[in-house]
Amino acid sequence: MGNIAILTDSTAYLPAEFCERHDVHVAPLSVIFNGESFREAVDITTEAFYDRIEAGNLPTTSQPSIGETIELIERLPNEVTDVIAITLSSGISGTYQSMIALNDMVDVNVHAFDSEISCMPQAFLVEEAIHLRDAGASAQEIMAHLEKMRELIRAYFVVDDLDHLQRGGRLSAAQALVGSFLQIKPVLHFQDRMIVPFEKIRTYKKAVRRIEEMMEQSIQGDGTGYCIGIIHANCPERQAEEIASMKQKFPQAHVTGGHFGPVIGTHLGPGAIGITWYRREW
Ligand code: MYR
Repeated sequence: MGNIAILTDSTAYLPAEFCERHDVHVAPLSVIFNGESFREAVDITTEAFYDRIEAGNLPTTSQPSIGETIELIERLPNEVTDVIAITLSSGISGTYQSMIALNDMVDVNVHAFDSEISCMPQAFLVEEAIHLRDAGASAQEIMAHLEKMRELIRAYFVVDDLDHLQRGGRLSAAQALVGSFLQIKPVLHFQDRMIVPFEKIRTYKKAVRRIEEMMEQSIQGDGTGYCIGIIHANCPERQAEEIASMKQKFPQAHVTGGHFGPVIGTHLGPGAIGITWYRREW
C-alpha cells in the first residue's frame, strides 16, 4: 500500500471489488427509516432501498459515524502516514467537515478533499488519486492534482420529482424558486458546492437532450480520451438508452454506467439520471 491511503465515502458508489483491488477505503453514510439506521452497501443494498422507497417509506440520511471512521483509519497498516479523504460536497453534507476534524483525533495526517459534488464525478477524482498514488506522488502533489481535476469534471442531472430534493433541503438558494419549478424538469448541477437549477426545461426528454447538447459542445470529435458516466436511480432502461446514445455519439470515449445508491437516492428520488464527463490525461 505504501505510506498514502485513499479514503472516500460511500456516495462515490465505487464497486467493492474495485476498492479492494486499488486499496480504497470507504466510510459509509447511512439512511434512516423510522429511526432505524442502515449503512449503505453494508446494511442495505440499493435494490432493497428502492423497494422500500417505492412502497412509500421515506428515509432521512446521515454522514459517516466519526467513531467508525476513526476505527477504520486506526486499522490501516503501520506504514501509512497520510490519508487522502475524498468526500461528497461540503455544501450538502457534514462529511467533509468531519474529515477535517478527524485529523486531530488520529496519528496519521488526514488530508480532506471536498469533491464539491458526489457519485461518479467523485469516483473519477478517486481514480485520479489512485493513479497518482501508484505513480509515487506525494500527498501534497495528489491534493494539488485533485484541485485541478475538480474544475474539469462536468456533471448535470435531472430528477423525476423535485419533492425529494425539497424535502431533504438540498436545493440551496434556488429553494425560493422551487414552487415555480414543480411542473417542470430543470437540469440541475452543482455551483459553489450546492445544487442549483442550471436551466428550466419542460420535459425529461428535453432536459436530457439539453445535457447531450452541452456534451457535444464540450467533447471534441469522437470522444478520444474522455470518460463519460451515466448514473441512474432505479431506472436502468433510461440508463441503457443513454449509454447506447453516448456510445454512438462518442465511439472512442470510455462510457460507463453507475447508480445513485440509497443516500443520494433519498434526495433525488427514483427516476433520476445523471450525466458526467471529463477528459482523462492518462
Ligand atoms: C448527509 O446526510 O450527510 C448526506 C446528504 C446527501 C445529499 C445528496 C443531495 C443530492 C446529490 C446529487 C449528486 C448528483 C451528482 C451527479
